[in-house]
Amino acid sequence: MQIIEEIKTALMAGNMNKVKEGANKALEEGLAPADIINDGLIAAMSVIGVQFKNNEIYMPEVLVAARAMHAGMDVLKPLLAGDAVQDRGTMVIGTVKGDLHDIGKNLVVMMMEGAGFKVVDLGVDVTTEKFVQAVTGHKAQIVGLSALLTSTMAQMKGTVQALEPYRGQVKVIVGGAPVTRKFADEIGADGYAPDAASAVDRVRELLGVA
Ligand code: B12
Repeated sequence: MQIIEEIKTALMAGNMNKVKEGANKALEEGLAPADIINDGLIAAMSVIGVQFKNNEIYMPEVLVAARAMHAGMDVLKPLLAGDAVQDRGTMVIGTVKGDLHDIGKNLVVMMMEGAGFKVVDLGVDVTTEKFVQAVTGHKAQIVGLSALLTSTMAQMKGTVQALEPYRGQVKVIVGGAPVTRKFADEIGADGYAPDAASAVDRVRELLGVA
């Protein structure tokens, strides 16, 4: 479909207006909003994820692409009937208590949304209690903890422990510059990813979704 290709090209170029125009044009041509999201927006965002992981593009390009994706979603989301977009699962994410860094976490949010996950973003300085409440309240399948300070990494351990009773229902993934796979293993997290694109891959693996 020509219009889907146009939307993908515009999204990857970070052109918000062209993505919006493309979404409206696709609707005029009779395409279903869910198909435009899945085949256009999410497909293009997946390419961005791969390019980012391969160091072919950098953070600014990912951010403008994600912004363009949101512009398209603004047009299409209100028109969705029910849950027609492939629902790959719900993620709760936040930066742990005491930590105000959110640039990396926001990138993870954008990539996860771009990959078709519903994301509940709790923001920064999130207490363990708030994570637990959100996981149970939203029936999340995955929870993401972000920390950028060595001092706040310790918070992650407590949050993972507090989530213990729900571990049958929810997987925990951790990340942030000082976090390592070894640390993730030590605190009993299910997964770790060094960047936003790998986070999507790791979550897919953990949840067993495509
Ligand atoms: C920007 C920044 C700030 C900004 C934050 C703005 C914001 N809205 O986020 C401001 C100025 C507020 C700030 C404040 C402070 N900062 Co600061 N900050 C940084 C800086 C320069 C960049 C961080 C960043 O955004 N990187 C870019 C993003 C894209 O990378 P990222 O966060 O690593 O995220 C990627 C991955 O880690 C991963 N990821 C991230 N989260 C998650 C979550 C999951 C689940 C997964 C799977 C993956 C994942 O994916 C992301 C995308 O690829 C770093 C230095 C550095 N090079 O890291 C210092 C740094 C983190 N800050 C530092 C410090 C000390 C502070 C302050 C204490 C300074 C002070 N004395 O006031 C305060 C602390 C405030 C607080 N309580 O949090 C130190 C931490 C040292 C340490 N080892 O603990 C650093 C390393 C600087 C340094 N070299 O000293 N900071």
